[in-house]
Amino acid sequence: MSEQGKPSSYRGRRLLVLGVLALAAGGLAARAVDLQVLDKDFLQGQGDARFLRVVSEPAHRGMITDRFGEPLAISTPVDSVWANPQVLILERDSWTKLAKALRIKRADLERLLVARQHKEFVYLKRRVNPDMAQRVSALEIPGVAMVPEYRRFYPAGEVTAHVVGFTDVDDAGQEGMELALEERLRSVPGAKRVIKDRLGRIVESVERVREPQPGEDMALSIDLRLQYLAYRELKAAVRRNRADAGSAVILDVHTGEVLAMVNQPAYNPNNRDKLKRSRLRNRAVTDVFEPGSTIKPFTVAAALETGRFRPQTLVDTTPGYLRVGRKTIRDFRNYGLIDVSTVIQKSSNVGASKLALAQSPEHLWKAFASVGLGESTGSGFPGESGGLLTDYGSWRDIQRATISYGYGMSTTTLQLARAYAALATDGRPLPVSFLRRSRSEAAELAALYEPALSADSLHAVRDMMERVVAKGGTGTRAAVSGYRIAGKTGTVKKSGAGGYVEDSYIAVFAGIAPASEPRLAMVVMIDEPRGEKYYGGAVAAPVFGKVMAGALRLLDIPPDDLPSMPGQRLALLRGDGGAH
Ligand code: 59J
Repeated sequence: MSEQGKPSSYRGRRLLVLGVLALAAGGLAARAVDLQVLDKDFLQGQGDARFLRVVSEPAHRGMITDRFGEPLAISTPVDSVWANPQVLILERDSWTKLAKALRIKRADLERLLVARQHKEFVYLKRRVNPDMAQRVSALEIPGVAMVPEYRRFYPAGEVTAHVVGFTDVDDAGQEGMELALEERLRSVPGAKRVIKDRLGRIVESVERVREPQPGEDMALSIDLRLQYLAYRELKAAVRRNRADAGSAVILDVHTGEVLAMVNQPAYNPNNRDKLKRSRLRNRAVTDVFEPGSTIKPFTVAAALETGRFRPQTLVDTTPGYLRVGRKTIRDFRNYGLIDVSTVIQKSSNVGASKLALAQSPEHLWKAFASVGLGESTGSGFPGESGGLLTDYGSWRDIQRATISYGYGMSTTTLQLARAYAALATDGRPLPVSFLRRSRSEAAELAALYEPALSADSLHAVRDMMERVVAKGGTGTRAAVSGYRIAGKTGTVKKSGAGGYVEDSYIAVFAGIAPASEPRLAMVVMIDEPRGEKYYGGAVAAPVFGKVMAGALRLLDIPPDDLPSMPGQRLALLRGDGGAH
């Protein structure tokens, strides 16, 4: 290669570079003119089509679980289909296939679009399943888009329906704990700036304007295992006895926690189409009834408290009825001369009335009120009824007598369970809780109450109540092998407009277990059994026996009534000794 050609070839290259640069500059200038002048409208339109918007970003509602974290209400992300009517109204040709994909009538879609044609937003279908969302997206119809939302799902369905309740289409609590805990479960949606395309689809997220805040998860006091058990047995009993309705409640007597609460009829909270309002009621909390004979243990405890009666004190119930003013109080049959324990064991109305008439109205009233009768249980459950216990100032003899065996007053199933929990402990009625509560929290609350019934009186009454379940008692079918049960039956004539109705009853069993060291209180109430049997002992007691047998074992509560024979003890420990 020669060195002589250098200067001339440098000039040539310089000219070439300058030429290229000049061309490039010219090209850029031309492009600028092109963009800013000639193509301006086209580009402006394209830019507008990808617009910046602030959209809300949903956050999930808090989960509701049972006491061990089993989910009872959960929010799962789903899509809702919405439209910009101003855009979709122009896409007439797509309406039929859109309506088909959404499984709605084309005429309904058309009506909706026409009605909202000047608006920019309308929901076409909320909370669709992923399949449908996919199909609708694939159609790519201008003016139709998805927005993420959450759908509430209740894994235990009808088993926990009345306790958990449900939310409305906007995810706000409507019933039950969903309503009671609304403030804490509720989420606060976030906001983000996004770029959307012409079809309204989000192309790019630009920035978070506000963080989404999910709701708080809440653990209820409910033990789902006990809840299932109670639900199954109550449902079977309501069906078997052809009853109108029923309720059952299990409380932890040391904490006031609701471990199970079930009702019939129930409903499926995951599908509430065509639902009768009456099925929604948590009857155990909202409905009152005259508790009848299940109230007698409190009358007897109050009588013992006067110091004038002991369990062995004799009461003459002859001849099986008692005149009080112009009314007659009747027993099922003439029990004759019986002791106070037998008044409970046989459920003598005459005996209970005599014990009540031997105390002042104030004394009896205070005993009842001291276990929470006539007041709300403090559960905070929406629509709770406090029952009825009139002021003793208005009680004549006949009121004092009938109230002593549970008429002329009313309670809810939950309230009665709370009174039994008080009877099972030291006479202090803890406020009921649907949320988990520790024993120390419970002890602090208990200190706020002044018991009117002494530990001795309550203990003596519990002993009498064990005889209800023993041979010769009215509630033998509530027995649980391996455990001592204290309880009381009730067969209550229902009152109608013109007084007490023949052949219309409520069957009740209320009890506590294990009797030696009570842990659980349970009430079973069955409304209007229409089969051959209607007694509390025949209709409600068996439900108590089956559910309590399962509950005691599930909770690992040690048996307090092990047979003394080693062979039997072994059979029991192996689990071959079920209820009855
Ligand atoms: C009874 C009542 C109604 C209201 C009576 C039940 C009264 C009463 C007016 C007759 C059925 C019946 C204020 S009986 O619960 O005594 O559970 O196993 O409804 O007495 O004065 O044909 N229970 N029940 N009484 N009223 N007024 C008994 C008892 C009870 C049993 C049986 C049979 C009644 C042992 C109820 C049970 O303990």
